[in-house]
Amino acid sequence: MRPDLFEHPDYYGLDELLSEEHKLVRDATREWVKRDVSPIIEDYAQKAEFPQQIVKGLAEIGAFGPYIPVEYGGAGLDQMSYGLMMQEIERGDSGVRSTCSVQSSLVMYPIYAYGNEAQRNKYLPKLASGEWLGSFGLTEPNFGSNPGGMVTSFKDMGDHYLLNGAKMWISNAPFCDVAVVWAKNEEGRIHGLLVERGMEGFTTPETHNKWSLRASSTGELVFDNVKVPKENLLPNKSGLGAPLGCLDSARYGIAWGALGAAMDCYDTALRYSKERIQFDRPIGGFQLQQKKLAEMITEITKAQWLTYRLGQLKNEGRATTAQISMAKRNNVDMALTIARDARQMLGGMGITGDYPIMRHMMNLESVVTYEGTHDIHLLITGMDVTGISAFK
Ligand code: TGC
Ligand code: FAD
Repeated sequence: MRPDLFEHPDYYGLDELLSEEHKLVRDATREWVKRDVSPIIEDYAQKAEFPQQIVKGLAEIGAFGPYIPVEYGGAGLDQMSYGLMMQEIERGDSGVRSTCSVQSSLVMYPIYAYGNEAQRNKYLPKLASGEWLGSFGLTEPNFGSNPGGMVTSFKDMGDHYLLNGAKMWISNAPFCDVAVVWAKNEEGRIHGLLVERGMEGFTTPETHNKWSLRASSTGELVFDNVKVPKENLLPNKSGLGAPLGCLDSARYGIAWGALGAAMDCYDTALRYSKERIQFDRPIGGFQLQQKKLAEMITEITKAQWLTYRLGQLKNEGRATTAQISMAKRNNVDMALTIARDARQMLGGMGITGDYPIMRHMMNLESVVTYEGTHDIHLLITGMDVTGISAFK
């Protein structure tokens, strides 16, 4: 890939509203991405391999548990900093951001919010330092958009629980050290269990042949009579609301992340439009190319303000599930449209790995599906404004 010359667009002067700490976190993350991710990511995406060597760096910049308190190894930052970090990391690659979302919002967050002190002390420092990687098992072969129907279940055997079932489409599954697994007890109530690699009957086969999110590893979590110690049940929250609460945090990070991917596509296309000469002029001088660029910067600017305001609400503990849904849906859709237009602007070069656009575009096809599909988020907004669920 070419040298990473990324500069973020700021058409409405949003930077003036960021604190010095926010800018420091954003700029430090950007420098790290330019140095440690951009030079290698195309190669790893082509090979369909997760670059394990970046795990230590991600931990060092605080990307594992940015908002988890320092006493548990987290970075103790606010939600705006968490968002800006996800923006910069997904600007590099959605698969790398995926790893951070899973580790922070889907593994560390439930252990912090629903776990007891012993569980926090045992797992959080190891996850924050990157010594351990985690995964989050909610989706099943027959229950994706409707996770409440899950069939993975556990029985109380007196001195342990016996877990059976399978989860699929699980990010980081093939190498995770611990999985937060959502399963039903004998009364049909959903609980979170901490399942560790090495427990007998627990396997994590890898999912192959993905055209999207190729630098992120995806797999299954299979439980065949796995004996889970009783102390591995998350005690402080149960019911479908428990996993959905984790999704709120991850979807918030994705709203910021998609913005980063869109910015990278826009920045690349703008630069190219000034350099590429056809009919003796830079293609950026043609009205049809300017229309694309003008629409891109307009949509990015609108999404920046939506996301910034969401960050303020999240910092105040006031962001609702429906507000987060709206931002996730809007920003991912916006990023996909921009990626498709930007790819066209680069002509034939747009399909190569010399530029990041095609990779972003393919990645975003997963991002628009996971953590609630585009249509599910629309229905969450519909439910919020009408008070009537389209799911029942
Ligand atoms: P519904 O009846 O609406 O709700 C069930 C219970 O949950 C409560 N609740 C929430 N609680 C906390 N936070 C939230 N966000 C909540 N949303 C709902 C709700 O109040 C209720 O509580 P109670 O006490 O009344 O029982 O549930 P439903 O079955 O009708 O489903 C609603 C629906 C469709 C919106 C939901 O199931 C949904 O969001 N589906 C999409 C599934 C999804 O997003 N899966 C993601 C899997 S993880 C993933 O993709 C990771 S990718 C990671 C990466 O690589 O980055
Ligand atoms: P389905 O639910 O079968 O949906 C198929 C289509 O039907 C979609 O277009 C959907 O919008 C539509 N549809 C469904 N219900 C309705 C309705 N009521 N009204 C209108 N339309 C509807 N899951 C995890 O638990 N952990 C992970 O780490 C994880 N990582 C992932 C990584 C990748 C790369 C991918 C692709 C997925 C990952 N997922 C993970 C799973 C992801 O969350 C699901 O794919 C997603 O929730 C959709 O479920 P599904 O694929 O079963 O699609």
